[in-house]
Amino acid sequence: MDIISIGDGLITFDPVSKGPLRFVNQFERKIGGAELNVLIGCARLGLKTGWISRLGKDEFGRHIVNTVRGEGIDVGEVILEEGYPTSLNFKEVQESGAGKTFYYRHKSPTETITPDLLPVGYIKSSKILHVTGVYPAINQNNRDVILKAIQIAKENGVKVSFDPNIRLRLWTEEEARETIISYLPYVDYLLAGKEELELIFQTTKTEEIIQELSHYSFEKIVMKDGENGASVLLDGKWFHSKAPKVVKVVDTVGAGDGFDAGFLYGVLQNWPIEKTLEFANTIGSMVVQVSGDNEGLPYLEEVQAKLGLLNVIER
Ligand code: KDG
Repeated sequence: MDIISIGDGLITFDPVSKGPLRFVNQFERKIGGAELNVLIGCARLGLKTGWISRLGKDEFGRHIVNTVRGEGIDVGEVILEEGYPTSLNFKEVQESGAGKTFYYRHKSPTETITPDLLPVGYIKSSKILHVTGVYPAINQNNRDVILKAIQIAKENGVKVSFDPNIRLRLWTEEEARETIISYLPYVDYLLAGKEELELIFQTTKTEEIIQELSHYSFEKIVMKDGENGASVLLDGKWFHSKAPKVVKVVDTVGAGDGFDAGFLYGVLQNWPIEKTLEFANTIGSMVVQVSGDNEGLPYLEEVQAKLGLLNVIER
């Protein structure tokens, strides 16, 4: 395996019209989940991916697992649990394309994975374990699961990639900060939003954030800044890449996950950091042009075409 992840999968109800959710009458049933979006992105780029998850043993759970399998992601570690509803979320999309999410994920099927049930051999078999702050935000059990998983990865030379993906509708700032800080010693690739770093370290001053980050042994630190692009701190030096200009932003949800997929792809190819950043930013910019959390994630040839490396007709 190139990349595996532990995550929740949701049925995402995407609004057909923009504006406040209370006035939206029609939705399209799609799927979402931060970790899952990254795996879908990686699979479309041609990487070997696997997902550790639990879904409800219901129609929605079956739909998600079938879709994920169809994307070419290994679902050998996905179980549909009797008596648990598959998680749901309803999205609100504003005119600007920015989104808000309303979750229905209590009695989460993910709580049936306990730290002692983690598939150690599966984790060891992967080059990268990608985890995010969404799964641990669901409950304390999940916090313990992710801590155990990254400890297993670290002990076995598996690289740990972590995107804080802080969702304050799921946990408090204090819970997020405390949990994330406990994970940082195990992280190799930190893929964080600028505002997330500010929240974790409680300062808006970049020098202070860098000082805090220097206490850990990250191999790569990425600071994502949406439409402004992203920067990487590598061996004490910052590399910045602007995001490509997007004429019409349709839906920003999932852009960060697309970036992560592109970044991890570049890392696995041993590309120079500038090329990796450009590739990742390009994917992020493609995701925002399509409605849905993962529908805009491109196949490898589509990114290459976007970057002018291939002569194919754009979709
Ligand atoms: O990063 C996008 C995800 O957040 C979205 O697909 C679903 O909100 C979601 C979650 O909790 O994973």
